[in-house]
Amino acid sequence: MQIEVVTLFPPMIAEALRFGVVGRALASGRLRVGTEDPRDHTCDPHRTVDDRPYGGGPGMVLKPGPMLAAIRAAAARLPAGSPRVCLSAQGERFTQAHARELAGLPGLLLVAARYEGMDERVIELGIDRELSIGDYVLSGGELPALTVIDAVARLLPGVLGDERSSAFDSFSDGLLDWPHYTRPEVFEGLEVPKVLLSGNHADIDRWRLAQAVWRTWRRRPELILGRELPPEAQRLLNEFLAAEADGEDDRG
Ligand code: 4GO
Repeated sequence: MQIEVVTLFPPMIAEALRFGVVGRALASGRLRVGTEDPRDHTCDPHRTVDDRPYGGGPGMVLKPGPMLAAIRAAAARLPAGSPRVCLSAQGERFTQAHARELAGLPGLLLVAARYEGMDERVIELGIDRELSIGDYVLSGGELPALTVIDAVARLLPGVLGDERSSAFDSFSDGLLDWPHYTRPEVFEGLEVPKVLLSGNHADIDRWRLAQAVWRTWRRRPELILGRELPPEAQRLLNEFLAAEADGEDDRG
């Protein structure tokens, strides 16, 4: 897959992608990431990319000319039809479903704005879709763009080894993750749950699913409400609800 990022700070993208799973995806060629700097599409000696907002008010707005030229230059390196996505707090909330959808594409263009944002006409002319990583305001779109790249890269074929298949991820089945433990067996007086030492893989799988269902119900009930759970997960949730009604309080 090829991803292009339009950014005033190309090193912020390149440096952040050098590490871990994404770094290896790049090294192996399964993912390619390029950048395009709008400043390279200016004509004045000061290489000006921002200007004062029409209507007044604080802050600066990205000038449309250099932004759109950068978007077009980056898009020209991608397969035709690659979506042009801008990261902004006004966008649709980015989810694992978006990550899966984008990971199925050969190309993706991400546009990271700065200052107060882009001239609205650039969004009209050069952006297909706006995504937001959450309800907070950041000083630039680079961290959201990196978030999207990370979430997408780890879903590309061959990027995670089979021993760490993304099929087992929290959210791949719409539930939160179960708790994880490694050695030692007792740490600062806290023991690893006995079932995980039992070697009984059916029991372990059942325990993990129960933990995932109970935690999700406790912490993020909206992930369960309004959807159908697989039968075994639903059975575990019913067990949890029955125990809760009995006043037990040792789950999730
Ligand atoms: C994206 C971009 C927040 C998000 C941003 C988000 N803030 N929640 N700020 O995904 C305009 C200039 C957008 C700075 C950028």
